[in-house]
Amino acid sequence: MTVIPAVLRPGSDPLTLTWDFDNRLVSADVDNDSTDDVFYEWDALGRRVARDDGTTDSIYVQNGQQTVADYTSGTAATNPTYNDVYASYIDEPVVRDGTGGLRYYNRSPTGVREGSTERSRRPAEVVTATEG
Ligand SMILES: [Ca+2]
Repeated sequence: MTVIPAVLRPGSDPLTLTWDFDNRLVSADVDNDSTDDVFYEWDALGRRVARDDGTTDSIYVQNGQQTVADYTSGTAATNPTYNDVYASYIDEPVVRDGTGGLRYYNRSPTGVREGSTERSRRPAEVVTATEG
């Protein structure tokens, strides 16, 4: 179990994360009431395949070890919530496209991921830069 203190989070509640024996995140208590609120599922290859927050049940589609699309459970295959595009390396996401618009992942010159930049579909309008 890992507890992220409230001072490191938005709002006033700590975040409690629970991990399985393979060190995979299985649940999170986001409101400090000792009841898990968000649940994660993994396949035999260690890939995250589902997330359920009690409101939205998300399904993750993989190509090898890379997540290439997210769907809300029951959504048609032609209507993903997000699509992800990767560069040469398995853990090198470049673009995430979805309901919030395009998100470009930023890297330092040494290749370390520094965050991401959200951009609307209008190329000149940079909305915000956030942690990726
Ligand atoms: Ca809770």
